[in-house]
Amino acid sequence: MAEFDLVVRGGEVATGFGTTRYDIGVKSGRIVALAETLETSGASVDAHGLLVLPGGVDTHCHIEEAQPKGVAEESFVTASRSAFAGGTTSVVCFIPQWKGGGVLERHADAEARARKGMLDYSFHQIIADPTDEVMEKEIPQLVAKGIRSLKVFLTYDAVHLSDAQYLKVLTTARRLGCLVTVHCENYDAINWRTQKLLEAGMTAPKYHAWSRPPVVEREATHRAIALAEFVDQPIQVFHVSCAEAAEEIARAQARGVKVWGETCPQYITLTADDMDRPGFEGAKFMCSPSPRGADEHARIWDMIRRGVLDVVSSDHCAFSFGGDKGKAQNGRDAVFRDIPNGIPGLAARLPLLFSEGVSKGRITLDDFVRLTSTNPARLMGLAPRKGSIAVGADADLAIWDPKAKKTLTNALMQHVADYTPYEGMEVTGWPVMTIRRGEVVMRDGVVQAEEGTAQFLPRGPYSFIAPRGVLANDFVGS
Ligand code: DUC
Ligand code: ZN
Ligand code: ZN
Repeated sequence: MAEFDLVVRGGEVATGFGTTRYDIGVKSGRIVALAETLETSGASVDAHGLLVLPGGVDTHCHIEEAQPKGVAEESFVTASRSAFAGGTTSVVCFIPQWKGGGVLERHADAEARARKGMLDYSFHQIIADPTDEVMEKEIPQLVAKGIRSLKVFLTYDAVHLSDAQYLKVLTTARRLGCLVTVHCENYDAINWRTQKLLEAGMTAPKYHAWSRPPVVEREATHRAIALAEFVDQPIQVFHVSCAEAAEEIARAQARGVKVWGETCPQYITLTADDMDRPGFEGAKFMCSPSPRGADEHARIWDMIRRGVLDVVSSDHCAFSFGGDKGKAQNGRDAVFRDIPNGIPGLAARLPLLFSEGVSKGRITLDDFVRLTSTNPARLMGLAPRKGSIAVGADADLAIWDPKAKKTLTNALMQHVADYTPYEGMEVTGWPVMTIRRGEVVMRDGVVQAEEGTAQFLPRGPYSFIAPRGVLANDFVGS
């Protein structure tokens, strides 16, 4: 019997802390040997002249998520294809809660859907109604199942929390050892401004950005951090779109507060002007927070280089553009308020960041690996199984041709949506092979993986997100 099931030979292996040429030996889905040369009588992959990176870990994806009516269009099967096409091998997605409902009731359905895919996964539990029953009885059961992150929204009618409700989530998370992730935008300010815009007849997609300018995000980011600091609970601020919100994170980090910032490729490639395309076309770029002015891109890069923003996720949330199920579910002349927010980006995330970041010299290859794989895995408690190339880790690898040039098209994305907001963008650097737990699941854009092979990634307690133990007084009040 061969000592290895697979050997990846001769690639430049990027670990996030340096790049060295060596072979990787895989057995039973895990990395079991790293050496200058490994002999095998079994299968091998020739990676000479290519980069070998840990598979991407995308900790912010909306996949087959239950909605008030039905589920999101992207299934775990189509999402798996898209992820593998773009070099990603693990995701953390969402289980929603609606006001008046519980959380456990949704778990079996979400789990059954995810298991049908090919992509390893975990979930964030969205909390929209933190009743005593949910927080004291149901969340401990989810934690026992290995779900250790709670997601809260400070905006959106259906899910937003008051400050008191947010504090209740924070203190529950502190008690149970969970991370809290936060969508930071001011609910009342957005609703108030939206009303005024609509009354003035300013209804086109571009006014989405006008309804939620950076100050609205900055205020909520400040508040989210201040309240988390108040009760000493670590948080991650999701999808930071602008420097003024990131500055709030930087100031808190400088005080020692455990707050992390995530950004997404849309905030370094798209702009609010994209939503000003003719007719309904602008809806293709509509997400929240909104893409900002082009000058914001350089500021986001600065925040990435400073380490203030240390995770780049996709916030993949795919709606079709044609037909009447996705962006046009309320009609092609819907006012901006009634067009669903979200853009597809699962496959585009790594190529865009590699090209705009590494190929253009804005970040190093080590930075890229940490931002897209190592850091998200560590923050979400998926490390050391995911996010690194090390003995004992799952053999999840993305093999890159750093010189390959591609023009992004929707066909390359392999997602369910009928468009990509990145259509026509030129990238340098492309994943030519994706390996998931030792199995080649994508080669030259062709995805071959058996449906139903996804694995749930249970997350046990981990010290990285432990509270600091810094409170204004001895009263925790949970
Ligand atoms: N914003 C979100 O908060 N969630 C999904 C998509 C989006 O644009
Ligand atoms: Zn969000
Ligand atoms: Zn999201």
